[in-house]
Amino acid sequence: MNTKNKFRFASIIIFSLLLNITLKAQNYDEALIGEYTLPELLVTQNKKEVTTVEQWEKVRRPEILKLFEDHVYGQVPEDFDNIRFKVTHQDKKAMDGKATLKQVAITVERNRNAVTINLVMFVPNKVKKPVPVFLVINHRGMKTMDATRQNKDGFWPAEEVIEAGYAIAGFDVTDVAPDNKDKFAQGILEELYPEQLEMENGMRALGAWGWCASRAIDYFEKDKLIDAAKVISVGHSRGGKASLWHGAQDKRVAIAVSNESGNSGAALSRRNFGETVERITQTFPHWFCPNYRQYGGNEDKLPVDQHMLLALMAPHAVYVASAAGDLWADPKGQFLALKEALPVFELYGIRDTLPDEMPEVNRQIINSNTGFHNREGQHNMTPYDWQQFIRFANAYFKL
Ligand code: GTR
Repeated sequence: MNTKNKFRFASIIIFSLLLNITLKAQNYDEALIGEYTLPELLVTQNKKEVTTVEQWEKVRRPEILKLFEDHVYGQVPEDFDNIRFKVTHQDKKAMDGKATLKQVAITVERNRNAVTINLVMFVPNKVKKPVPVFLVINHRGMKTMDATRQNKDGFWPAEEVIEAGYAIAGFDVTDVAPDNKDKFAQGILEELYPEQLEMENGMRALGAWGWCASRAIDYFEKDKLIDAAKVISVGHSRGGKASLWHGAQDKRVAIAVSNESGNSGAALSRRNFGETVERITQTFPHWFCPNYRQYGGNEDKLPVDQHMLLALMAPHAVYVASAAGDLWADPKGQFLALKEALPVFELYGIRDTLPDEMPEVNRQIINSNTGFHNREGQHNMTPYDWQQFIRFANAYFKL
């Protein structure tokens, strides 16, 4: 080994050791979680109990939304001067005639600056229109959503979704906020909403990705092939955090699907299992508003926990998917958050129930407005997960 290689070898060893030490610092032991008290879902900041849909919608829901804005994800500005949709490519005989492919450039302008989002979409040909659509907030790049279908990827299994009678769409998050702590602003933040960058509760990457999904829905509302009242916002992991926040913000989302969104997604932060607020805000500071950092190692002070985010989907639907090998995302913490969210669905007369213990691996739970599964295997979004999403959507839309 020459000196250069020796140095490289030594650096790899030191790096792995350090990584190991840091990872060990995360807790994976149920016995070490300790006691925690979740913030009250149905008690207002004025200590009034919420017992009706009206109190929830007028007081508590806006309060919770604002708390998530101010302390976790930042605001989501909605104003812009202009939005334009241009179908840049269309093929009515895609997938051997089974689907229509549309590629749409969505251009949004504000204060004379513009950003363009590139939406890819397949719509099934044989089904009565308009159709429901799975919209993926995709952080894995366009290669996973190949319009030519030469490259097929289980992360975005378009053929299977078309076969099931749904449209599938997606965009690359890079179009609006690159997933990089030094470059995330090179999209809508610098171009359209620079003032957000100055604010402690300003929009950051996750909020920008959800904002982008809302612009896709703006397009669906204009496309006769799509049923814009049946949009399913899907994201995996960091994308899942964004899809939950998107669904909470945008009432046009019928179902929010969180696939292994974990910490700051579907998992309860106070459980201190797997990834923590401290760790996530250090590694991915660009995902959240700066205010969130103060809660690292200080979760008890957070005025929210993630069950409240899931509850914001009521009376629409939320689906939480986990993987048994993905302890980093805390499957049990995700399950418990969903269970803790149920009282808000109940306010609407939706009597969904969940068992006290997490269901066994690979057993799906389909309630009327909530669903869950914990599949075997590792961190990923797979065709198996998609089959469960489709079953849940079929039940929810009564298809
Ligand atoms: C991890 C991160 C998780 C999750 C994941 C992903 O490194 O700690 O919160 O978002 O990346 O997006 O795959």
